[in-house]
Amino acid sequence: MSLDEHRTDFLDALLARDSARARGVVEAALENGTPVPDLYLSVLAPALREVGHRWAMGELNVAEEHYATAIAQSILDGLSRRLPRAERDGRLAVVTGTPGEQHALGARMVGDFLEADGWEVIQLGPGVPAEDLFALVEREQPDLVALSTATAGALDGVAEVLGGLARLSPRPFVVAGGQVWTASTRSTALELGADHVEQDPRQLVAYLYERIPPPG
Ligand code: B12
Repeated sequence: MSLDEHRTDFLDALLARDSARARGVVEAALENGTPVPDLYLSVLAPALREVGHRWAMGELNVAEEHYATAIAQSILDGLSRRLPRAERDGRLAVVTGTPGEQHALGARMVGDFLEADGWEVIQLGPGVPAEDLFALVEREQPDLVALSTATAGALDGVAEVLGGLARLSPRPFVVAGGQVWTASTRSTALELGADHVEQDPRQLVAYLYERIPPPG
């Protein structure tokens, strides 16, 4: 079965409110040899995007969207444990949503990809106040801060956090990602102080391997 078929089956199961079937689709895909990262990026993420689209079109209500997200999140928890992980290589990342952002799964996926590539990851989830993030970054001095933003309404939080991180010394490398950054908006993230804008967690780890190589 192709990834497209797995994605369609997974989405159908979410929409049918059938968590056992959704889990079964993922298990079958794993048994077929589908790599865990492909399940993250080509099955779970696009299925949720479609759920969001149907919600925006008025075809699903908030309860149905929440249910689909909750199933996907619990499946992601299980998949995360099956992601092949490299030995920690000494690089430290902080991964979080920007202030005001409630969407959690994108940042979670980014953290998992970094860990799989050898990074130690401080995964903060969404909703950390900017001041507390700055204090953590000053204390831990991570090599990287990866920020996730999905909603246009959260842009004030983006400006606050990028501005504050830029004033820290030493200043960490800052990557902005998430759905809000499109071809036409990515320049805003760079103007506000991000060092790099990326959407694809797989591309991010490849880029960082060159930009911030493991020490030694
Ligand atoms: C689930 C969901 C919610 C849940 C989130 C629960 C949770 N615990 O995460 C809840 C109910 C809280 C929610 C709330 C809202 N939501 Co909502 N939500 C979604 C939905 C359906 C799925 C999000 C998701 O998890 N996707 C799967 C993840 C894996 O995808 P992702 O976040 O895009 O991440 C991928 C990439 O973007 C990337 N990435 C993400 N971050 C980063 C960071 C870095 C550094 C890198 C490299 C990559 C990267 O990697 C991921 C893998 O590919 C989306 C639909 C969609 N299009 O995604 C809408 C969506 C994001 N929500 C939307 C909206 C409008 C809202 C609300 C404003 C609704 C409201 N009126 O209250 C609020 C906003 C709350 C807030 N302030 O943040 C809109 C955003 C539109 C916009 N651009 O502004 C969307 C697109 C729905 C739509 N079609 O309109 N939502």
